[in-house]
Amino acid sequence: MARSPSSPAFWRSPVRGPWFTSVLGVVLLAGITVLFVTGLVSYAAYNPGLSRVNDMTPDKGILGFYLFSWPTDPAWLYRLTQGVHVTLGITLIPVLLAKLWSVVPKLFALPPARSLAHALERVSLLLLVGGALFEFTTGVLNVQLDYIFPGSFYPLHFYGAWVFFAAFVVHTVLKMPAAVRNLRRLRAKEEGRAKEEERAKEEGRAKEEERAKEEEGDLVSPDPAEPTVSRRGALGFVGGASLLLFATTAGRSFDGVLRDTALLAPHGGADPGAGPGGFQINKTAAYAGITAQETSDDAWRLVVVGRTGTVRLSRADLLAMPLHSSALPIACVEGWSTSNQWWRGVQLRRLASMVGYENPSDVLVESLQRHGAFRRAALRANQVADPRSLLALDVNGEPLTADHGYPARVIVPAAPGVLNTKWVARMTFGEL
Ligand SMILES: Nc1nc2c(c(=O)[nH]1)N[C@H]1C(S)=C(S)[C@@H](COP(=O)(O)O)O[C@H]1N2
Ligand SMILES: [Mo]
Repeated sequence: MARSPSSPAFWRSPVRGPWFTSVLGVVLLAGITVLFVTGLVSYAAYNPGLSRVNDMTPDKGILGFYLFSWPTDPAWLYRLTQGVHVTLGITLIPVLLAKLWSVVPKLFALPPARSLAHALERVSLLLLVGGALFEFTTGVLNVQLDYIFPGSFYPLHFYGAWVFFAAFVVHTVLKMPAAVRNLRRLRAKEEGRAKEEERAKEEGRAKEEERAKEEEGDLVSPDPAEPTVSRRGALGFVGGASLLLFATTAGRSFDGVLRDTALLAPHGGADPGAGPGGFQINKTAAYAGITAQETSDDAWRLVVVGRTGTVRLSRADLLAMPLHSSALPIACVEGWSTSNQWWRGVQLRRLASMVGYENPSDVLVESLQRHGAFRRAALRANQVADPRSLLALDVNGEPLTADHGYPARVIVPAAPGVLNTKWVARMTFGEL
C-alpha cells in the first residue's frame, strides 16, 4: 500500500519516540548553549567595536551590546574557547542529525496548522531547523574548506546564530516541559515504578498525561517495522559517531603526535615541515603575494606612525633594540591552535613609546599584503600594553620563516590568530 509522508504510518522506524527525541534534545540544549556562548565570545575576541578594520558586521546594532575589551590573560584563552566551539560543533553533528531524523515525520504532518499557536510553533521550527542547518554548515565549511566565503562568513554565521538561537530559546521553552515529562515518565515506567504514575494521575495530572500522549502519538510509529536495533542501541550508535568525530577533531588544538590524530583537520595548504617554523601555517607568503624581494633587508622598512611623527626602521634597527621573548600560541578562528612557540622581538608598547605613547594606545597594523581580508588588523591599548605582546622577528631561536611572516609579525597573548598580522609594513598608533 502506497502511503504519503504526511501519513504517520509512512514512518515505520520503531526507534522514533519521545524518549529518543528527548534524550537528544537535552544533549543539544546543553551543547548548543555552549556553542552560542563560545561563538559570541569569539566574536568579542576580534574587538569588532574597536575599528571598522576588525568589524565585519557594521550593522550589528544592539547585537553588539555585550562587547568588551578582549583580555590578554590567560594567554591560552582563545585557544580554549575557540577549540571548544569548533570541536564541540563538529562532535554534535551526529546528535543534530539524529534529532532531526527523529522528528522528521512532523515536518510532513497535516494539517499544516491545527491552531494559531501550532502555526506559530511550526514557523519557529522552520527558523530552528533552517538555522541549525545553516550554522552547522557554514561553520563546517569555514573550518574544513579554509574560509570558503572569506569576508562574508562572519556576518552570515553571526546573524545566523542570533536567528537560530532565538528560535532555539522559543523551542526550548515550548518543549522543555514535555521533554522532562517524557524522560521522567519513561524512566519511571522502566524502573517499574507504576505506582508513581498512578499517584501522578490521582493528583489530577490527567491533562498533562493527555498532552504527553499526544506528544508520543506524534512520534511513535502506528505501524512500526521489525526493530533491527533497540532505542538504546540507536543512541549508542549516535554517541559512537560523535565520539569518533571528537577523537579525529580534538587533536587540531595541539601539536606533534596529538595533531596527527586530527584526521579531519584540513591538511591542504603548506606543510610547515620540521624545524623552528614547523607549526601550522595559515596563509603562505606565496598565497599572500609576498615576494622575497620586498621582504629583503635592503627593501623592507617598518613604518611606525604616532603622535610625535613617523619612524622608519630596518630589521637590523629592530634587532638592535631591547628584545623580549614570549612563549605564546597561535589560535585560529578555524579551531586549530599550536602550543606555545618562543617568539622574540620588540615589545609593542616600546614601539608605541617611540612615537609618543608612553601610555600605550590602540594600533592599526598593516601588512605588505595588498589583497585579502586579513592584511590588516587593529589592536586595543590593553593588548599593546601587555609586556608579552611583540612585533616578533624570530621564532623558536631562528628568524621567522617567510610563511610565518618574515621580516616581522605581530603576536599578542590570548588574541585570535587573525589579529597576529604577518609581514607587517606599517603600524599607526593612536585612538582608533
Ligand atoms: N598579512 C596576513 N597576516 C595574517 C594572515 C593573513 O592572511 N595575512 N592570517 C592570519 C590568521 S587568520 C592566522 S590564524 C595567523 C596564522 O599564523 P601562522 O600562519 O604563522 O600560523 O596569521 C594571521 N596573520
Ligand atoms: Mo585564523
